[in-house]
This record gives sequence, structure tokens and C-alpha cells, in this order.
Amino acid sequence: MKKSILLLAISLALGVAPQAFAQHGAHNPTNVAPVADVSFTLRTQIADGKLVFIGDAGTINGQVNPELRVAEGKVVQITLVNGDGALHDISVPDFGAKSDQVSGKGAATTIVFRVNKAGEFEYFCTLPGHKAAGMVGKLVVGDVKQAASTAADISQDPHAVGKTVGNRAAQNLSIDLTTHEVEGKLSDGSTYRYWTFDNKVPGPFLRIRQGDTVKVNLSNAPDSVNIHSIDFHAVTGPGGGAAVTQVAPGQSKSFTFKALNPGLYVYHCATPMVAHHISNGMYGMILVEPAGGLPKVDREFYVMQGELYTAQKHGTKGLQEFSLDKLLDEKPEHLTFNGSMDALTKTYKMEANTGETVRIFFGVGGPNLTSSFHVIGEVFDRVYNLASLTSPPLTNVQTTLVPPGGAAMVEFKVDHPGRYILVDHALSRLEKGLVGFLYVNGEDKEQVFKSETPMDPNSGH
Ligand SMILES: [Cu+2]
Repeated sequence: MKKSILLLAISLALGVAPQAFAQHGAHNPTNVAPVADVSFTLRTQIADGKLVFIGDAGTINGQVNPELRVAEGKVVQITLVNGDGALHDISVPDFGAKSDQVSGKGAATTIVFRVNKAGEFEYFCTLPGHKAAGMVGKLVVGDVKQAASTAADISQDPHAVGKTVGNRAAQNLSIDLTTHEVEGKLSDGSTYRYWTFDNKVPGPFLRIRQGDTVKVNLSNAPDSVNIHSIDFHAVTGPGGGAAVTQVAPGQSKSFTFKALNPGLYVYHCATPMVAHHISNGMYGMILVEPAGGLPKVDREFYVMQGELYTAQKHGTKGLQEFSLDKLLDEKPEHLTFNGSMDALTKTYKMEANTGETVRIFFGVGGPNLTSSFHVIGEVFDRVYNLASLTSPPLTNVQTTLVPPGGAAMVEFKVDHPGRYILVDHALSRLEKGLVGFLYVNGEDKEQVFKSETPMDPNSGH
């Protein structure tokens, strides 16, 4: 086996992205000898005029192009033995694994890689014409049919807005966050391998007071395969904390900051490739309340917009795989409020009563698209533009722009019952999942809205 292929195979087996090596030069992949969890041996053969792989040992012995079944997360080794003397190789492109070529009867080669995603994948011989001639089989990772129903619900509860600071003085606090990589439900029937803070997208809404001194403890779960970190836009200091929180799986790091500026701020993972980590779900918000706290309202909600870039088209069933090309082209397949397609339409029900004042903490994790945030059927009475809580708010606003890595605080009194619809008014995005409902309960107020046509309470538009 060629050395470069061995290195590639080992780095893949460890699940470490090449940029992680570049970033953290202390790692030396040649010192690591991966141990395979599952091994298969395949022999090339000409059978009935076709080229095939034949299982050469164990449960697949004698099978033509055997289905290779493994559990997700395992390190898989496939040894290819040349049985017919022609030139062959074996490749599993979904995991970046490709052997060198074997020529001459009895020659052998091996690939080792980690299967870090569930689904059905192909292995095949890359020599021109060989796949078409029959040298192709299936690698099944995990129980594909079960994947959607057993996946975790990663969507964040919009009611989880923390405790208002009220009149308290500045104090010392500590915040614990843990990064997890978890297969989560994207929609009914589809899943995605999210990277999260505390298993939710967005991560927890953190609520502190201006002048507080905060110790942040960031842990990375032992079963993670990536380094993670945290950059708070509320922090004054190197990388907003990211410079000192590049945390390897199973490790923890801490830093302490003083909240100098009140405001509503985004936080996110800042480990290369940062756009990838953010897109996968690693963003949230921290509210730094001014002294004396925010004015009291009746309802508060936490909503964040995000983008997922997958190889599969929006609407495809099963596990969706990340697409680097689409990320770099800024062409997401899915857009979410609070992490999944149904978070604010089915999973959680946002409600208010007529006469109440609603406040929405709205942020864009992104990583790329600016939101034209709008609530269909409502006018924002107050918009704290760009989430500046110390400038006077704009009044009577229909739609507000919120950039990636930015936020807005909006407030409005709900005057009439019905279902009001949260959108990005770039409405093609609604077709890719970006929608939420706010149900307003109460008596009809004919002086506000009157119709000859009876209302369907489930219609917002
Ligand atoms: Cu990360």
C-alpha cells in the first residue's frame, strides 16, 4: 500500500479533517495505528463473463458482491485479494477511501476508514469499465430504515429564554456548555448529523447582566470526532473566547470574561472550517441585559435561523449528507427556525393572548444568508435594530434585516386572534422549511379586523 493512501486512510479512520491537522500541528498521524472494528475480505473474480467481488471469509464467504453491514461509527477494514490477475482496486468514495491498484493473481491491498454516517453506500472498482461490468456492491451503515424514527430531536424550544435579571446587581456566574455530534431529526423521515451545543440547535439561550463576570466551561463530548470551540460576540477578548477554547473530544477548557456591553449577541463554534461548524448547528445567543433589566413584556420567544447544505435535495428521505460544494456556493437545501423543519410549526407551539405584548429574540446563525425577518399579519411596534438595546428602537416596522452573526429584538402587541406566520420574506426559503407559527387566542376584535368570509383558524395567509 502506498504511504500517502495509508495516511489518508488513517486520518479518515480517526475522523479528523485535514484542516484540523493544519490548525493544530502537534498531531502526527503517522504515530497512530488504527485498529479496525470490522474486517472484510473480498476477492476479484470473473464469473459468467462478469467481473465481480466475491466474499472470501466469514459470513460473506462465497457471496457475489456481498452487502457489507456495519454499525455507524465503526472503523472498517476491507482487504482486496486479486483472484483473476487483471488490474483492480476498491473504493468507497462516500468515506474518501480508495486503495492502490493490485495486479497479478494473489496480490492484495487494504483500505481502512471510519463510517461516521448512516446510510447505504457503494463500494466498487474504479478502473474504467469495471463497475459497469459488475464490480460494485453495497455498504450499509446502521439500520437505515430505523434512522429517521430513532434520531434525536435537536430542535430548540422557543420558550427557553432563561430568567430575566430584574434589578439584581452584577455578580460572578459560571456557564457550562457541552458540544455533541448527534444524528437528529431534520423533518419527518429525514435526519442530519448535527453538531450542537448541549444537543440543541440553536444552543441554549444564555441570559446575563451587564457587568457580570462569567466563567465559561466548554466540554467536548468523548464520542465527538471533531474539535469544537466557542466565540461569543458579547466577549471582549481574543476570538471572543475561541482562541482559548479549541477543545478536543473528551476534553474541557475554560475562560472568564466581563460582560462590558449590553445587547443580544450571537455565539458560535469557531473551529475551521467555521462555516461548516456553524451550518451544522453550532450557534446560539447570549442576552446581556442592561442594569435594571429589559422592560417587562407578556411573552418572550427565542428564534434563530440556520442553513443546512446537503448533497440530497430538500424533501429527500433518510440521512442527509453534508455538501461542501453547496456550502461554498452558499446554496442551502434546507433552512430552519430552531434547527429542524417542524420546530416552530409542529414540535413547539408558540402562543399568546390578544392584548399581550410579544417579544422575539431573533438571531441568524446562518452561516451565510441575511434574513428579512417578518411576521405575516403583524407589524413590529418596536425593532431594536441590529439588537442594539441602548439605541432607541425603530417603530412600526414591517420587515427587519438581520445579518448572519447578528440579531434583532422585536416587540409587538397582538390585537386580533389567529395564526401569525414567522418568515424570512425572501419567501423561496419558506419552501425549504423556513416557517414558524404564532397562535394568538382571544375574542375577535371587529374594530381591528372584520371579514364577511368565515375564518379558518388554521389559515394565516
Ligand atoms: Cu464545532
